[in-house]
Amino acid sequence: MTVAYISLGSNMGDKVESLKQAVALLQSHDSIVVTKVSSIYDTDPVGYEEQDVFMNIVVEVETSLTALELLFACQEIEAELKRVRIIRWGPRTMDLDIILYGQDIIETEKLVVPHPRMHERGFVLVPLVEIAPNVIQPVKKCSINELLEQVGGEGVRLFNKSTNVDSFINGI
Ligand code: GSY
Repeated sequence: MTVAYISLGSNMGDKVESLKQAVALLQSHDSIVVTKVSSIYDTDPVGYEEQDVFMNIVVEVETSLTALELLFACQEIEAELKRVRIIRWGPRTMDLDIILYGQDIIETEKLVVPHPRMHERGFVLVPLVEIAPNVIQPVKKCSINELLEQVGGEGVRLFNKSTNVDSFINGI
């Protein structure tokens, strides 16, 4: 079993509902258990700025899938939620990015882990620090706490405090 972290972001349609559906789809996968879900954050768009604000969360999963199999599972969920992406860096219904896969360092054409821009993105680090403050980023060789201290959380605002996986998905 490997513990991995996945960043989820949406800035089209019913963003909260899309995030909940994406987490439910991860949870319903035979080889993935969602163990932690961060709070939801409203986040200013990074990259192409002329677009609606995003909602972002990070989830922790335990999985027997390889990193590449986990990527394919994430891509299937994106397809199921009918990801629409016309402009590079532009609006999307749902984006799932593998941030960390255990302490593995992977650099292939299809997948780079740790995510190559995670250390500069408040919308990844602020939710991630909630559920994994002391986890080490194996390329930077420092904790998520330390990475967030370097970047700050500008443009990232708490939307809704989450308690556990079931309450996140079912609102109970
Ligand atoms: O790579 C994720 C998609 N994305 C996001 C995002 O999820 N949140 C924010 N705030 N900005 C973003 N820019 C891109 S591209």
